[in-house]
Amino acid sequence: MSERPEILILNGPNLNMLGTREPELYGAETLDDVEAMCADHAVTLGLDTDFRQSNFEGELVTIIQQARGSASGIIINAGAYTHTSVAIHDALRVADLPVIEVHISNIHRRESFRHTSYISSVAEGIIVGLGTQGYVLALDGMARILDRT
Ligand code: CA2
Repeated sequence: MSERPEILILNGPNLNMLGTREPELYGAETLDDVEAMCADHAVTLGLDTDFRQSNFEGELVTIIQQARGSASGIIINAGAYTHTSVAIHDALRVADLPVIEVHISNIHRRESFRHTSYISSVAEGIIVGLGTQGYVLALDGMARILDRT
């Protein structure tokens, strides 16, 4: 078993479609590419990653609940549930782990319904609009947070 702290990187609905459509918004990389990029970068920080995606709100809640026993931090792009899900907000609050919220696009430059996030108030930090590189930056941020604690 690895000695490295594990970071749950959790992706919400439709993010499995990355790289197939709307490259002007979300870039050309697939979610598999993002997973590989995160795994490679995590090693350089002495971290492990558990990279997951689900289109189902309840499954995302269950994965967050399970992370409490196994992960040292959570990086989350909750997709559209960002803007609607009290259940994911509650699960993150109860998990009692450092959370970093990531969005590939700049949600504040888009439709007004994307300007509200139910995740931000439980997050240590937020990275928006920097493309899939935001996930790597979130890992850097998480490494710093974990070193401080
Ligand atoms: O910018 C982000 O990362 C978002 O979380 C992406 C969500 C969107 O609902 C949020 O407002 C902002 C949507 C993910 C959909 O991803 C697709 C990628 C390619 C093709 C179709 C959907």
